[in-house]
Amino acid sequence: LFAQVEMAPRDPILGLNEQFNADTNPNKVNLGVGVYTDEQGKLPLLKCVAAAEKQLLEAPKARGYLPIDGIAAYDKAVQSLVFGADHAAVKGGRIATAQAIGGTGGLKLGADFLKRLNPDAQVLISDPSWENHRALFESAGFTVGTYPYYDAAAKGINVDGMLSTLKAAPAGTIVLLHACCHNPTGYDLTEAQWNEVIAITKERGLVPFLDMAYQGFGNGIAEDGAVVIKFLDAGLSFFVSTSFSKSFSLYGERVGALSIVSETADESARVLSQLKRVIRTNYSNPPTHGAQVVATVLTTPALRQLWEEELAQMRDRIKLMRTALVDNLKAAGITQDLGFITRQKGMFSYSGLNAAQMQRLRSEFGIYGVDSGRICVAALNDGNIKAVSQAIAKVSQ
Ligand code: PLP
Ligand code: TYF
Repeated sequence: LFAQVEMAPRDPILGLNEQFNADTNPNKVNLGVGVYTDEQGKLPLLKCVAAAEKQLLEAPKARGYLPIDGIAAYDKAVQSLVFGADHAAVKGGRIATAQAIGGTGGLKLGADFLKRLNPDAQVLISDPSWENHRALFESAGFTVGTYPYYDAAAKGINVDGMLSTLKAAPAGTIVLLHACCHNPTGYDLTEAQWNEVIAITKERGLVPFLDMAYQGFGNGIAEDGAVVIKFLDAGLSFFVSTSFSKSFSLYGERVGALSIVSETADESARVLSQLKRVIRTNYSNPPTHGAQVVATVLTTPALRQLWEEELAQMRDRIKLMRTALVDNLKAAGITQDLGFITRQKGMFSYSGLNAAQMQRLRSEFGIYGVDSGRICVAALNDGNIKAVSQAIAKVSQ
């Protein structure tokens, strides 16, 4: 039966993790996978999460099947967080939100839903993008193309290239956009550039799909979420996938959501009914624990405040590491302009190093980053930043 099965290629990022774990170098540093570690190099268990779990344990409940679209209080809390509890679209019942299995699950639900709705549409993702974007939409049956994004020479975004590609896209094209903290480059559009994207989207009848995997890691919860409100205020119908993997440090609980914004409440009810069909035929209904934790934190004022503080601490530490990286690289002898490192947002920095240099970092220094030059700034700390900077300086010579 399986004689013809070929070995599938490893996921380039998760594959690096395996390689890292197998490395016996005592000084090894994992800057590959997008995971936040604290000053001690540990994956944090947020205090707000531990407190919510304690609260849930004190009143243990039997675990029946959840509704197909998940815990209602969770869906409502996510909707309030992402779109604002008082927005007319929320109050008017124009948004359908369903609990999903991580942000990846939200993307997959959206992709499957869109395939049923508009099977011949083309999908455009940024060049480059998170590796899984292409794979996800292709596995849902779409042809996936790209719009220009990274401009290596300018150490920024090729905005003209991006906008002209969007302008030329046929109506109905699904455009995957990173709402904040672009993975892998770290470069986000300015507010004025988002306005242009929105204007073209409207004019051309494109279908925006916002991937929000790092809300709160850029400039703040509201600041990072402002893009979503812009799309809402523009009166567009669109998709938002949400991930709490990073913002709650709940990677393994797979907590996410998909929200779909419609023109009317009636339309939204029909959309939700179809979305439930997609969920039912994939995994019937979602799991309980992670979403219950997130819902408890988001809806309990003291825990909510604690979460916002803990998220701000993660965000501020990343920013501190960006500045420290610039200082340490300079101290290690790098003379080129490093301003791009502090212009980038979120967990990642596109360092500009090439694949050969990234491979040297791994083999000679035990420093693991992605061959594209992406490094996870959120895994730097005072204990490893000097060695990392000196190694980067060495391979840059
Ligand atoms: N989208 C982007 C841009 C990501 O970087 C990630 C990271 O894992 C995801 C989606 C998926 O998030 P999750 O781990 O919640 O599935
Ligand atoms: O880009 C990253 O590192 C994270 C984690 O297939 C990740 O988004 C990477 C690859 C993958 C799933 C998650």
